[in-house]
Amino acid sequence: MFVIRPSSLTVFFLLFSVNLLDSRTVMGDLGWIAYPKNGWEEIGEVDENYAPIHTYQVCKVMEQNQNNWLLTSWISNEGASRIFIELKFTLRDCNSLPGGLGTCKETFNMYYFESDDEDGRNIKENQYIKIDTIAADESFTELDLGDRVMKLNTEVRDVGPLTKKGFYLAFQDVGACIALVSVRVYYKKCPSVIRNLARFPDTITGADSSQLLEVSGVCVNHSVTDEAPKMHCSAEGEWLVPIGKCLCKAGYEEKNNTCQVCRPGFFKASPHSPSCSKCPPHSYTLDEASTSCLCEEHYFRKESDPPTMACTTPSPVSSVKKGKITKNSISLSWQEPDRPNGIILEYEIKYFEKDQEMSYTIIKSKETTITADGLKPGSAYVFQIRARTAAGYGGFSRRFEFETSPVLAASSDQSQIPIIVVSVTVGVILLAVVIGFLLSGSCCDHGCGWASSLRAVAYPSLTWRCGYSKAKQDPEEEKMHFHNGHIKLPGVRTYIDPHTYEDPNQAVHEFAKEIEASCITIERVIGAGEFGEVCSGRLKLQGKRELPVAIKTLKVGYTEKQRRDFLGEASIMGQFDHPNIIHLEGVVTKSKPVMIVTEYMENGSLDTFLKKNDGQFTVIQLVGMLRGIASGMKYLSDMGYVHRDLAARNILINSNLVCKVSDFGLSRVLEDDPEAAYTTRGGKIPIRWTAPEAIAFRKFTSASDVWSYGIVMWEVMSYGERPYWEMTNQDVIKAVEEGYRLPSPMDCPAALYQLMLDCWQKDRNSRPKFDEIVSMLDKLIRNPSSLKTLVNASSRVSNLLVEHSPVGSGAYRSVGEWLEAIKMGRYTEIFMENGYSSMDAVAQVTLEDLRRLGVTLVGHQKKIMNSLQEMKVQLVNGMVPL
Ligand code: ACK
Repeated sequence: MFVIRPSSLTVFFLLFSVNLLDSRTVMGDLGWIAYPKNGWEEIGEVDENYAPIHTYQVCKVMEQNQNNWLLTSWISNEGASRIFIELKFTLRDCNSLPGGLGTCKETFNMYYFESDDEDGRNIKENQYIKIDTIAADESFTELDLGDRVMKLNTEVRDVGPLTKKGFYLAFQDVGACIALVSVRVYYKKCPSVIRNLARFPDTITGADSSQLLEVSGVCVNHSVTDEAPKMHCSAEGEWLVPIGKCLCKAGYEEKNNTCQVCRPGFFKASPHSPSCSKCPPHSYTLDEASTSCLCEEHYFRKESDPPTMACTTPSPVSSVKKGKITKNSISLSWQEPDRPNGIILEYEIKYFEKDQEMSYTIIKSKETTITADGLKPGSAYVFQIRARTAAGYGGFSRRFEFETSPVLAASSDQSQIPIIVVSVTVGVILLAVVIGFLLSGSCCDHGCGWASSLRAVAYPSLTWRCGYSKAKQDPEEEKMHFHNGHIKLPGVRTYIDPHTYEDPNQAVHEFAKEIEASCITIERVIGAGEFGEVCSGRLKLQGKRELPVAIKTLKVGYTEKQRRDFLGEASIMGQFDHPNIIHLEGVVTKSKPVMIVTEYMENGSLDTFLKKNDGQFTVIQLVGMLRGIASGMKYLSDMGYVHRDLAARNILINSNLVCKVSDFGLSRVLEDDPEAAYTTRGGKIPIRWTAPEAIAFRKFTSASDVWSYGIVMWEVMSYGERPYWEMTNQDVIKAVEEGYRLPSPMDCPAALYQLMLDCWQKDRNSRPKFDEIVSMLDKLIRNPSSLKTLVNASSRVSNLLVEHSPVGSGAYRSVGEWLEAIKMGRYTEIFMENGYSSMDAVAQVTLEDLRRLGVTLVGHQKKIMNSLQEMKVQLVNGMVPL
């Protein structure tokens, strides 16, 4: 057996070549044809693995005129236009043959014939095209044979360009001693490769052996073209001369010829950045494939800064100098920060009176100087300045403290001295009140957030009344007052709608103290609220004396919304601190039942109390109650809170007859008020107490609360009478719209009734404000004789009849007069004869009666009945027109 040493070159070529035929790997018959039959013959060799070795041999060296052909089967070129043929063979040295015959050859010939299919098999030898004469590099001798080692020759030839789909090969022997051990036919290709992040496909080499094929590459996933990627495929199947490249797009980096995503915390801003980088200082990203990192809170980066820049805070303003100081103003100047992190767009100057940080003012200025005015004389103020650039605000500077000149300091503005003295005095008194309040609040053993929020509430109206109001201002400056983090322009709301809190629990705990249930003793149930029972009981907080309290409970099985609405009332109530507003002691939310604990009001609701004590109080006592309610309402309107459901049933009265406004809520107030009715617009409104503009288009304002206050006045002065008695809500709306108003209660001082009528002005701007109402009542209380003039009851009734006659004919002293007025005088006699001789009797007439009386004309019946109907409304309800 032959032992074959494979050429090491084979391995190399395999990398770049694709076999079309390899005789060594064909397990069965090769299908080759030898011609003549006694020429080439296949010898059945097997290799060491017993696989067949298709070896063809011929050795007719002793015979003349040899022409032995061996034809392969049809070989597809698979699209290659240049193919390679590798022959492995042994060839005997003619000299080694005995006798050295002249016919012995040491070469053989190789041919090919192109054909699109296998039909070309039978063509003649002379139609084949010669590829080459193959000679052995090494022929073997007998000596070699004796060693049993054959020298294997390898010869490679190429053919091209091929134009058909396949071809045949033919080996012609003309008298040599040959063993054709293997025939391998292949073409070369440049194998698929990724170079410079571009993928180049398998590429069959060109037909010409010196040709370079230009091939375009395709950028790999997550990469982009930088410059069109190209390479050149050589005839040998090598990629040469790469041009252009792809780059991993932003958010991806190159790894092992692929683009890998940047992990969270890393970013790559552009395709040209080499790799993902860690987020710069004070920035972060939580996402994969980030192209930039976000600045941490309070850190900024200019838009023009590259994303590789760290986020920074603008450098704070450091040197602040005081300028001119007067008793009411302090001028300041400062230097632009050294490294402002961009162009400074403006400065924000925050200042507040020392130790009163909760109420501060902010001025914005484009200059490096400001004057804070409207300050209190002889008071220390703390200033902090920060700069804003395109990158945002920098940190505030350190605190700079300056003091206004004392009030008696030399001043050119002598005229202001009395005002200053008054305001300083008021300020000191109020400060004392506040401190006193804080001291009492400090007894709270359950959370100073609550105490501070009450403090916060106590402050705002003080601050600007005591001289913080807006003063002379640079047009470049913008000045705002803040309270407890909320903007507070003078006179503008300081009540904070709990709805503005994302988490309602936060609002409750900001404004209401959490009480431990163990501090509460429930004694008895005193009523029922929408959310659960209302109880009376006692509250004993550590270090405080025991208090009687009212406890509103939230019934079990409540929904989250019910809990929110229930505690919403506490969030509102907790913001108020006024002797005429029901005082919140705290809430129980950490255990069940959830409770709202308020001060106890011994006499309960005002409406019930008055009904129970009809006629029992002096006018001064009643006016005192009204004054308290007005004062509480003034406080609420100053706070920017609109009650929407002011009514005697929502006023509580204690044993000292002090009235306090209660029942705070948002939409809930109206939901759980039995008096509230649904309007055509869908809302629920207590019609009898509500101003027409609030009914008509839900314009609820302090002015609409004033209207309701007028109704409460009427309720109080009539000892809990129901406004508009039993009129339907629809009739009330209609009557009020037409200008009718409630008549004066019995024995009502004219001044009070006039005040009620003022509250019921159709034009809400014409209604008095609560502070005016308080002043007016104070005046009446100080001067009780002014309450002596009562509204005359009889004039009230006759006025009604006169003013409200729909035919406008004046007072009807008789049935005849009435019928004349409506041009129905012809029926006077019949009315009188049938017992209808008074207006009271006439009021009972029905349509049936009219027919019986002989009023048969339908037009006359309508005229009389309509007039009676109009009069009935006025008579029964006692309305007055304005
Ligand atoms: O008219 P009243 O006795 O007074 O019945 C109602 C009942 O609870 C349901 O609201 C009474 N009430 C509510 N809050 C208090 C309070 N703070 N002090 C005394 N009674 C109260 C109210």
